[in-house]
Amino acid sequence: MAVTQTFVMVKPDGTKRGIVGDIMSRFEHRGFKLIHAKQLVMSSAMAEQHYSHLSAKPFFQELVDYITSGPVFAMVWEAENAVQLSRSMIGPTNPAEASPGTIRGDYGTSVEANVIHGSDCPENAEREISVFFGQ
Ligand code: RTP
Repeated sequence: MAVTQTFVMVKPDGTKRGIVGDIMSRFEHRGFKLIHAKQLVMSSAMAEQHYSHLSAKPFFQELVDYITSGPVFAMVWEAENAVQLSRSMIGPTNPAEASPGTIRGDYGTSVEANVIHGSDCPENAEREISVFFGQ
C-alpha cells in the first residue's frame, strides 16, 4: 500500500471546544505522520471554493457562515492509504449516524458542528493541501 497524504481540518466547533490536541493524538496513535499544521480563519472566498460541490444546496450560505465563524486548524497527515484510513477514523457526515470510536461519533453534536473535515479522495486531498499550504 502506498504512503500518501491527506488534508484534515478541525472546524470552528472543534477549535472552540479545545479538542485539537485530542484529535491530533488520534492520528498520531494510528501511525500518521504530521507534515503541516496551522490555525487560520477562512475567508468567505476560500470557504465558497472549499464547499463549491455544495453550492446548489439550500444550506450553502449557512455552511459558509459557519466555517468562517472562527478559527479552523488545518493539517496534512501522511500514512499508508491516508485518505481512506482518515475517513474511517472521522466517520459519517451526520454525528447521529457515526459509531462511538469515530471522531464525529465521539465529539460531533450536529451535521454542521461535526468537528472535522477530511478529504474524500486523493485528488481532493492534493487540491486542498495546495489551497491551504501551497505546492
Ligand atoms: P466534509 O467535507 O466536511 O469532510 O464532510 P463530508 O465529506 O462528510 O460531507 P459533505 O457532503 O462534503 O458536506 C460538507 C459539510 O457540509 C455540512 N452539511 N450540512 N445541513 C445539511 O444537511 C448538511 N449536509 C452537509 C456538513 O458540516 C459537512 O461536513
